[in-house]
Amino acid sequence: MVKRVLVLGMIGLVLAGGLARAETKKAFDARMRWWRDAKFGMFIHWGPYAVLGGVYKGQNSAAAEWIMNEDNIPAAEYEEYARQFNPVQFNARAWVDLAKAGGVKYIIFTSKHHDGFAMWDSKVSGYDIAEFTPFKRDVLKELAEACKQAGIRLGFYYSIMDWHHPDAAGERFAAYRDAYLKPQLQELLTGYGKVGVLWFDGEWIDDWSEGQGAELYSFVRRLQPEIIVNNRVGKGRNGMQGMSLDKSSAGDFGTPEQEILAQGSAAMDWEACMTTNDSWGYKKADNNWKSPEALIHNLIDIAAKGGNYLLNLGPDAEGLIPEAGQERFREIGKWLKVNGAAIYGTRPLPEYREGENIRYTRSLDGKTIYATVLEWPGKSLRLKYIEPKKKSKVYLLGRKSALTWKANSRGEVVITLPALLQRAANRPCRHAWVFKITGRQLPVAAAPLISTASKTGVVRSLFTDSEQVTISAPSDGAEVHYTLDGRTPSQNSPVYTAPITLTEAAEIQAVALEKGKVISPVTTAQFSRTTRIKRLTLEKSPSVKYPGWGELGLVDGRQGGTDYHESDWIGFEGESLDATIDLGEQKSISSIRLSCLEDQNSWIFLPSSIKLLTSTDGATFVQTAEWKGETSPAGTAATRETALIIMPKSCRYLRILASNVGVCPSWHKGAGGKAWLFIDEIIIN
Ligand code: FHN
Repeated sequence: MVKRVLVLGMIGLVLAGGLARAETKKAFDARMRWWRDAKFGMFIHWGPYAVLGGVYKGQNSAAAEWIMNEDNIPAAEYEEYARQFNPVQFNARAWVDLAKAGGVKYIIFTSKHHDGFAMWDSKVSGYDIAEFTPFKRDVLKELAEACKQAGIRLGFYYSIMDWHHPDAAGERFAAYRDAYLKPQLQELLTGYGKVGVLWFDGEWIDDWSEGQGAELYSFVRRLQPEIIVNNRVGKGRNGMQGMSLDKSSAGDFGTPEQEILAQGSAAMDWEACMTTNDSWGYKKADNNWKSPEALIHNLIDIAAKGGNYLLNLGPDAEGLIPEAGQERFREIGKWLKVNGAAIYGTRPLPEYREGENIRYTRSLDGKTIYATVLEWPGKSLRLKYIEPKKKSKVYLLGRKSALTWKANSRGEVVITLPALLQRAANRPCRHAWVFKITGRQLPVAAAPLISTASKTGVVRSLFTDSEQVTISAPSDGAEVHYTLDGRTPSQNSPVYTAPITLTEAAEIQAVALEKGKVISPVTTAQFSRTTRIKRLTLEKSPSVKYPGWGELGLVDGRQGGTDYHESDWIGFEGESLDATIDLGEQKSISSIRLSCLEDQNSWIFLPSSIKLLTSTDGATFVQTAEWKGETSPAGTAATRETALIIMPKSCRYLRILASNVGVCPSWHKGAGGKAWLFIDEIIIN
């Protein structure tokens, strides 16, 4: 089992030669280094579906690479299309030349998509391009050779879901996995040289599990220990948002699809995969190509958030990449020729801030900042968050001479832009412009992570008796210094060496130092203590997606708004709230209020009922009050506070049962699907 456990700075257990050894953070960072520096990859979806090109029986299909499934094409009929697959104009060198021209650093190629067709000469299956088509050639071999000559890393996409193999679903799935899937992966990882990335997909099938994914991750890493594997090897990702919900799930990076994370993520590497038009595979009718400017702005935005951009092309049945796709990659490459320094090898500013049409990146050593503006700023540009030094210099990438700048009273950099540059034709490039600021040492590591037993990355937490706090350093060699009273830590502050047990309120501030120098921003977490209750336990844990601030977040005096994404809310998918509160002693209670969120458009409903039980000994409870739920008009989106008013009652224990409606009602667009129950504040008076 591969566990991603943060133990003394160690991440990931890799089984090598049967012995489990921890992959330290340093080793993980070393393995990920080329990928993190690369920033820009080319996704290529190509297979027999290109023969159909999104058209079936003369009708435009809604699908491209999904056409077999979408148009219910029987396997035998689809095979006939595969037999016609003869891409005589395929030229791996031409594809790789385009990748180079586009500034691409790695290519991910669909070795086997959901249709089960192998794009290499597989000995495990005759359903492959060498045996099943008149083309006969091994596409992967030619692509691997061309990439090697061009210095571009090659990775393989491999679909766990397989519509063609008779055992790939149901009780024979284990046979498909062990006698087909894994042997095919063995072929890919032993027959085509060093493989940069294994990009799994199709993991959502019922037959697949996180446990199988973790085992497959180890299997792959044993064959090529330095390979990087995406998080679709297991089942840990949060749908199309793509990030792993739990750090213990398998996979080295998150995979947002057709979307870019709103903020960066210090918790996990990530790569946004997106189409250049609207289709992954080739689709004749799809001419909805994104503008070069939109694609370049995506790359800039993703890099500023610390991610990679995997941009897709779908070659046609001849093996040719559509001209419109080629033009876009060439335009991106032209931009990167001038401004690549602001993208390749950079890292996000640890405290990512999105300026108005400005994105920031920094050099690995933190000595250079790149401010990329997405529209020409006119005669001057004001940059926040830079805190320049007197010796700082400012350049526009693509021009040699330094620009004049001054710091204003707010410590912002105000750059004067020469009149010459007000004419677009005189600028070094189009679409976006990079201002390089040197001489300013920036923090180069993410802020230390402050955590409790129930939550990683705590910003605030409430405890009753005591709270154990751990602080993780951003890198192996770093030392964390911290304070408990809200003062900014320095190298004279205590060094974190073991968990801290709090018995009183505290404001913890922590910073990472390396060789006595601050290398990270300061991270802060507020801890407050409540004496109003002694303990709150939940019978059922909330969804990992919406854990709130832990169970005590229900009594921390802060109530969520109408946006269920707010951390205050605790969400239960299909489950109910069953909370028992120990007040610590007999107390007289006059009212209990429970706030629930209703947002029907997000499958969130008020509880069908709320019951309040009380007890003096914690063993025998009596029902004291009940609130019957009401249904609101469809589409209600609001915080609803549900008051349970009871006569004065002396008790020590309270038990609150808020029943989830269970499934979305028949009139709802998600009828029959699991309903969500969102709870936040329990107010005891
Ligand atoms: O179903 C596939 C789809 O065909 C395509 O390969 C994308 C690319 O990431 N992945 C799946 C959809 O999420």
